[in-house]
Amino acid sequence: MPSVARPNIVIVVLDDTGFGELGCYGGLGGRVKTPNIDQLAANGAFYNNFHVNPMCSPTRAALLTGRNHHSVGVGSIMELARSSPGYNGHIPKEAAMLPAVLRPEGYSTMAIGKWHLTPVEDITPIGPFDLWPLGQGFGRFYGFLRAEVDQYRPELTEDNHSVVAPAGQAGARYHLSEDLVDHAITWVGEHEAVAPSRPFFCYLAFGAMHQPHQVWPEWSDRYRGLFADGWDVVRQEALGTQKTLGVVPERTVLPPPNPGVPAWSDLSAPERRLCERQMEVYAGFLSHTDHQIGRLVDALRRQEALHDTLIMVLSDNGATAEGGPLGTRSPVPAENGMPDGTDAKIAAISEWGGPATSPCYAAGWAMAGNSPNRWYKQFTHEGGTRAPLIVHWPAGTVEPGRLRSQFHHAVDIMPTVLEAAGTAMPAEVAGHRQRPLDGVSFAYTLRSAGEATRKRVQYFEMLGHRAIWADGWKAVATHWSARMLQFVPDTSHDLDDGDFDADRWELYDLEEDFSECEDRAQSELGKVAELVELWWSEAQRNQVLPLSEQLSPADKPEGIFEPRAEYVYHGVLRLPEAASPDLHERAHTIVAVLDVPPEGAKGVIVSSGGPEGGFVLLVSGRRAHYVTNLLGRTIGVASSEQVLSVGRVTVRAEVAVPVPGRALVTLAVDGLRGPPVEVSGANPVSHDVRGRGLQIGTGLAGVWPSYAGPLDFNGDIVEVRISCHGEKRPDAHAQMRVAFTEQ
Ligand SMILES: [Ca+2]
Repeated sequence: MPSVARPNIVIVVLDDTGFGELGCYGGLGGRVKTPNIDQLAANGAFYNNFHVNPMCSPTRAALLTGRNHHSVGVGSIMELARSSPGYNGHIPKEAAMLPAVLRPEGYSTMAIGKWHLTPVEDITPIGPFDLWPLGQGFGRFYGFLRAEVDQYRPELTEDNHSVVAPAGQAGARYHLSEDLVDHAITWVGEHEAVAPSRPFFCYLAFGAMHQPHQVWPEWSDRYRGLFADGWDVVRQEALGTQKTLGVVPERTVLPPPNPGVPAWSDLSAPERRLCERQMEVYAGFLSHTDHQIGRLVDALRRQEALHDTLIMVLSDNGATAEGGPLGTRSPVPAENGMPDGTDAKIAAISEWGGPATSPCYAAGWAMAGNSPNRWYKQFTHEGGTRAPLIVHWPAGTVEPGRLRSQFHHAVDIMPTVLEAAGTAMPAEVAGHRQRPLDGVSFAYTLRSAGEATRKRVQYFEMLGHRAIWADGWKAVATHWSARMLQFVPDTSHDLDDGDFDADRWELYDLEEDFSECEDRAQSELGKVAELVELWWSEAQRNQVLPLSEQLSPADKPEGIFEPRAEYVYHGVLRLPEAASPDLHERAHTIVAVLDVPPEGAKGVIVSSGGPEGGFVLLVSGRRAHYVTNLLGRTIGVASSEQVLSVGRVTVRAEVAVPVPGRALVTLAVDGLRGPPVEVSGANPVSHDVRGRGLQIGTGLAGVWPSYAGPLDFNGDIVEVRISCHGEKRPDAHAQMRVAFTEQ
């Protein structure tokens, strides 16, 4: 390493961004503009053989601990945690995170944006907080704890408590990516104001480019018409641009289209227009994210910190096909078992990417985005695991602007940063004896662009898909479980649920065959056997076993929340899902004791969900209303006959579930009962995929679209008592559907 003072460290994690999407990686045939990231690459180093784990939490765990994901309990995403040690979601203190190592060295540490490394059952207002960012060594945190977030109306956490987003009302010009970078700039500025001779570590993980793909139309409209040729043409052109830029070897060939992706020419004209708009929105979202990164870089430059700041920009996994053949307007209908028809998607084109949609693009765009790699996020083929990485560090880089081709992995980032910081991994952190790091520093690639990789082996496993890389060779096996139907709905392939011996190993010489097009397994039987044996030994060593495709939510961990027959709340409360009673398809009674001010009651008493479904008990026009919203499609309203007086008032709502999908609501004000009213039920499984739960005295706009009053109750919520009647029997498959929509 050149002799420099300990550099500042900025790690920018993009979510679900494909290998071929950034401008400096070809930008889908030069269409997608990311000038700020491209500038970092031009003045730094960029990599075409960098790898990640093919889902969110596992890559973040490897990145921040320098240990393999299963070895720290993050073999899968937090929502799919189970009891076995490789998958329990509990990163042990013996695998201290990077900030916990940097802090004693004088670094200010801050995490901003997506976390996704806290078990979901620990996300309650009272923790436990050990596995939250501040419990893992960060000094400050501002962002969201779950897998995904609404960019316009995010659920946010600051340090260890939930906060309301500034100007987070629908219609205001708020966007989370802007807010996150505002925080990064402010916090870096505060650091420089107080202790400019000390370094800082800023971990900035955007919600972008995960679904929902949401950005203002002035960003998406720049791309109007640019994707009209469709994904089959765009991926051909993407490869051409990649060759011109030298991002892939000249001999690279494009694999056949992934199974399950419709040919663009087979789509109807309205379907093509729908899919075209999806990519315009996605590209606009990516350019908007790039613009925010540019603002942070400008701030560092203004503070004369850019030269001594090591910036890494990477994606946590490949582009996602979770949108299916024609994309999704929102994940909520599918997770409730009632996916949108094509007409509903087409009807939403004009508002695609705006606050009324939570969209994801079609699988064909993910295929193009991963060019020239096979498959997607979740898979251990290169489409899931090969990711862009840009490193910008003027003080530490020789030959800026040159591509680096050494194989490396997210697990190698922590040792790289420690080497750059001139710090050895300590034997003990905060009293905990440390496990050795699994990663191999790639700091040498900054000073020696052409040096051969120092990495020897890297295993992969995700949801039963497996791979191993060693000395340029890669063996990879797709596990054809029922999960594959998500990607290949009409598959004729035999499904091997639970039978991992039936998986067929493919073999690729990645040095010669960048895009895994020539399977050598038949001609190199000895090499396959050697690599498969190596996979099993790495799996044993890293707690990968027992293998599971995780199709059922077996032994779901219990948290601190106490499910009970009756819940009593006082005052305004915003509860996350893991701390809320489950009232889906369940009879319940709400008794609210209110103090109504002289001007009369207005606002929400109890609510759950928002415009995509839920229920609300509120007061409007001096009457109480219990309103159900089924996926934004059907609204049911039951209103009290009695008006609410001033002073102490009791509102009672009895909700029976005569048959699934219906609700029988009886409202009473101060003991005067009206007749029961039958309405349609709310969403049967989930109101909100982002972990928002029950809200007392407040709520989100849009559960009752025709209600225009204030959300916050204008009097006092003296007490809200919710009694649940009968057992809630969660549907195991529905729970898995929810977990998968959240990844
Ligand atoms: Ca991701």
